Amino acid sequence: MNGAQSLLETFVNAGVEVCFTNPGTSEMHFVAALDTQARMRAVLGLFEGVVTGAADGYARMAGKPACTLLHLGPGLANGLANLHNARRARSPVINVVGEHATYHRHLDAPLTSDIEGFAGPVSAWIRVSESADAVAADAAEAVRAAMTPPGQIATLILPADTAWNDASASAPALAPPALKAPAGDAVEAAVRALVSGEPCTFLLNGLGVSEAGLRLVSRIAGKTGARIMGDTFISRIPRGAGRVNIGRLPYFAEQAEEALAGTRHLIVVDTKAPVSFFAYPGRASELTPRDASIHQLSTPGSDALAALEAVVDAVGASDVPADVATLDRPEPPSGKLAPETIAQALGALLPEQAIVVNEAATSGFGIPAFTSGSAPHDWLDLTGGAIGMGLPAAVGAAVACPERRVVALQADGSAMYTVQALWTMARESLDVTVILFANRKYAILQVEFMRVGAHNPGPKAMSMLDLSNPDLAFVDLARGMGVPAVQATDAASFHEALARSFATPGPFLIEAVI
Ligand SMILES: Cc1ncc(C[n+]2csc(CCOP(=O)(O)OP(=O)(O)O)c2C)c(N)n1
Repeated sequence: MNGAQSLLETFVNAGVEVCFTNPGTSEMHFVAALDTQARMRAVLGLFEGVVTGAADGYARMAGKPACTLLHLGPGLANGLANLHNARRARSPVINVVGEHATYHRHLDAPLTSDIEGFAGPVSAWIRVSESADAVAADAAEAVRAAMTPPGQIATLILPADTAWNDASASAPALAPPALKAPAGDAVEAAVRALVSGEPCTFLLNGLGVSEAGLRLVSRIAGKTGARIMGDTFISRIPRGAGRVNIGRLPYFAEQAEEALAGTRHLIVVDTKAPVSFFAYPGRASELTPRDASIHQLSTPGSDALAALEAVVDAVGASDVPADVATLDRPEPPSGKLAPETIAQALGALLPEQAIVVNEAATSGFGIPAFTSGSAPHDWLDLTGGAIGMGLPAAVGAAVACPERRVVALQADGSAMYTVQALWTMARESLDVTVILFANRKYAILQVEFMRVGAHNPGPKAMSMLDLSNPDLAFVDLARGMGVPAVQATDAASFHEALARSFATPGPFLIEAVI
């Protein structure tokens, strides 16, 4: 076997079975090795942001990493924004980045670059394989690094000759470290706050918003009266009938401050005390009320469920039932097409075990309220604020869960960053329904323009926040990449198109003109 074959065999030994690729010349031996490894699925993305975003979506749903295959520094750099989002999602991802052959690197050929420099800010682990025989052990370590709780990005840089030279063997899988045990004093401090009679609020992410975590927190809340809130943006959260549905910390800082007002104890699980997304002139950046204490019950990478179980026992909530939602779907909508009527149709029709990928931006604010009583589903947010994650993450989620319908709630401006993901959906026959919110503007930036105090909008400034002239033709864009598509302009036709898509295998795009 050669180094590339030892790499792939090591990956599949460790349960890494999907590779999202966009290769170049330096990765050709990796590409060739794909045909020798039946257990590795290879999925082509036509831009590296699609590749890395797909790896993020896959990891969120599979709970294990896919690998990416990226072409030297520039290929990695093209994929960085979605690796940033993946890092914020705590998604396990393994990047395999091709590099010039070891003896070619010093020649400074045109594609030579500082790959480690590009990889550094998003990677918890970086390794350059220096020989074909080192590749297998490096690959096993890469998987372990990615699977280190709560989930990390590992980047393995593979000089071309380490892929094509002979290698002796693949490597066995390495067990990742376990979750850290909860800190006893953190549990005691949270319990003291919860039984103090003073207003407490849980702020949750990570394992705190797993199905088990939410049930534990709900029982504690039922016993103590504590409020429950999720972070504004969450990697993955179960929602709908049978689940504990929670509110989120609002995006806008003043609304977040209002939501937390009166809290005396903020109990933080797998996240940190809240800060506003941006600074605004004259406004606070830290959102915890001044007179509140912050209790860090669990940090990412530690066993939040054990910590919450200890709290359940200590406050005497063992017999308290979790407050779960009952099935209560909205009526089908009629009338005008708007984010609310779209949400109504979605809430009515959402299939059992659907995966909702939310990059709907301003159009998505109202959707959770219409889907909390829908069939049980999982919900994935844009975690790092770098737009262009939605369509790629939908690809990855669909690859991870072929038996489930993926619904991509997609704002038009954000869609255009990685719109090539539609082609991968068609090529892989993925069951993805894209609801494309065509408001033909960067609506959030029009709001932010005023909020940051940049008043007196002039025509040049406003045209930077507007997507018309010409209008993007999403039905044509989708069809041009092999995805069937229709345009909807009223609620009834949208509802009908959505029902049709849910009943038909394969991808479908509905351009919702709002
Ligand atoms: C990678 C990246 N580039 C630019 C931005 C700045 N940005 C934030 S929101 C936004 C536009 C969003 O418009 P759209 O997706 O159409 O949603 P809408 O606000 O209209 O609901 C932009 C450009 C960003 N967040 N990330």
